[in-house]
Amino acid sequence: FKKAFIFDLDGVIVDTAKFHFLAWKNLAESLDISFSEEENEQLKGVSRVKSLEKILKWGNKTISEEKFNSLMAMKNEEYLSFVDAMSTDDILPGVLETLTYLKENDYPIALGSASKNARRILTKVKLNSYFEYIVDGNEVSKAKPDPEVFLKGCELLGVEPKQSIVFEDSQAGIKAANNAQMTSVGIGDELVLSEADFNFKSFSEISEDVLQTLINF
Ligand code: B16
Ligand code: MG
Repeated sequence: FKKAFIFDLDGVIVDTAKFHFLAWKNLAESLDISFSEEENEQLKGVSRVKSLEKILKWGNKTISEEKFNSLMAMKNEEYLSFVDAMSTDDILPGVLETLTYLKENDYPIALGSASKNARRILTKVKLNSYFEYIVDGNEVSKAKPDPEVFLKGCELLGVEPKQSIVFEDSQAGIKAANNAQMTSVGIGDELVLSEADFNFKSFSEISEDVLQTLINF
């Protein structure tokens, strides 16, 4: 049987993780809450609402619903100012080669992202045409590590979770893939993503041979 591929977006296809980090850091600091790379790691793959809830909890702060909503809007505005400056140059190394190989060999490909900005980003980096389906933060109600986003992708692609290979840069995303018994591939720090079935620093390490290994796993 055929295998299918589901790609996370932020931190896997494009390095928008650094933009999220900058915007969350500015927001946290405006509330006098300290925010380091370590805290940021726990926000990767986590929805916008859940991320702000976590930051407030770390800082022991409670705010009104109105303030909550205005902070989320501010964060997204700052984030989008970075996104709108993106181009095809922002595609992470090796990603285009992998997508091209999979497409040429007729492997079904979907996007599985927690981001509500996923379509905007894909348009910026001109990668829309590689994805048969896009499942993003607008279509799911349960955040990673719940596997909803990936299960929806499988359903649309018409494949069983066990036939699917997920590329992820976040702990929450690797957990989500594992929870659904999908093959999980960590892109990034092996120590952070130690629960993944496979680990690579970036797509530059994922040759056609490696893809075959993942497919045959
Ligand atoms: P937005 P992914 C996730 O995207 C990011 O990793 C996470 O940091 C972000 O908070 C979340 O999307 C929501 O993004 O504010 O754009 O809706 O990694 O699942 O592609
Ligand atoms: Mg990600």
